[in-house]
Amino acid sequence: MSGRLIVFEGGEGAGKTTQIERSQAWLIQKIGNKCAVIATREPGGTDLGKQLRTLLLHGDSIVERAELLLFAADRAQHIDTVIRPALAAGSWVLCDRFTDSTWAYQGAGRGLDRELIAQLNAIATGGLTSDLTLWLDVPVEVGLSRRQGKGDRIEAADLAFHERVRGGFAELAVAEPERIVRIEANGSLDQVEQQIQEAIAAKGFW
Ligand code: Z5A
Repeated sequence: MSGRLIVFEGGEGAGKTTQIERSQAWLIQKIGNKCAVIATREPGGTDLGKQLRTLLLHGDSIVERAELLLFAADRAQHIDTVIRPALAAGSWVLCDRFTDSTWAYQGAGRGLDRELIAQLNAIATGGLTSDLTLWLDVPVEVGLSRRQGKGDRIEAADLAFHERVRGGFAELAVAEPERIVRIEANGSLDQVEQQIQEAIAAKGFW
């Protein structure tokens, strides 16, 4: 069986982390006798990435282009040392956020130049794209209300920023319907899980 990259995207509190755990358990049951199913995330999927994550989420006075470059650095390290080796070994990789987050947060949210973002994503990934991206979509207020605690530097942005981010994901889902599937994430955990399983099964990967 070939390796697959399945990405979970969405705004704040969409339920990605929770659903990745559930999908990993489901996939291990389904295909675990044929290949490994690993879960990872951006930022923070490597040792370097963990340090970058701390800077990105809790650093002071990071200008927008520096933020963009730090996410790209995290991704380059993650791809070369975790994702590509896992795919080459035939593993399935479930990744919490990937290039579409850069498009949505730094592009739609911050308003950085889309051409620049496309170039940086291409440099960071070396051309690797997801086999399937599940966009867990919840209204911004619902996602933010699920947050526990004070929130990090990016979460703390205003409501309008988070609305633009959601709009960015929506644009991508329209532009790339083969790769990106919208999941109605404003439902129960079981309802969301069911849609995700259906979307993965529908790709005919096995
Ligand atoms: N970022 C960026 O700007 N550019 C980039 O290129 C990349 C990232 C890669 C990463 O932080 C930040 O970096 C993120 C985007 C930015 N900033 N923001 N905002 P992160 O990945 O740690 O942040 P997050 O993805 O927003 O984490 P999160 O808030 O934990 O969201 P989540 O993983 O989607 O949700 P969860 O942890 O599974 O669930 C959150 C809570 O909701 C939890 O208590 C659950 O039990 C509950 N939950 C989940 N699903 C449900 C349902 N269906 N009903 C009720 N309650 C639920």
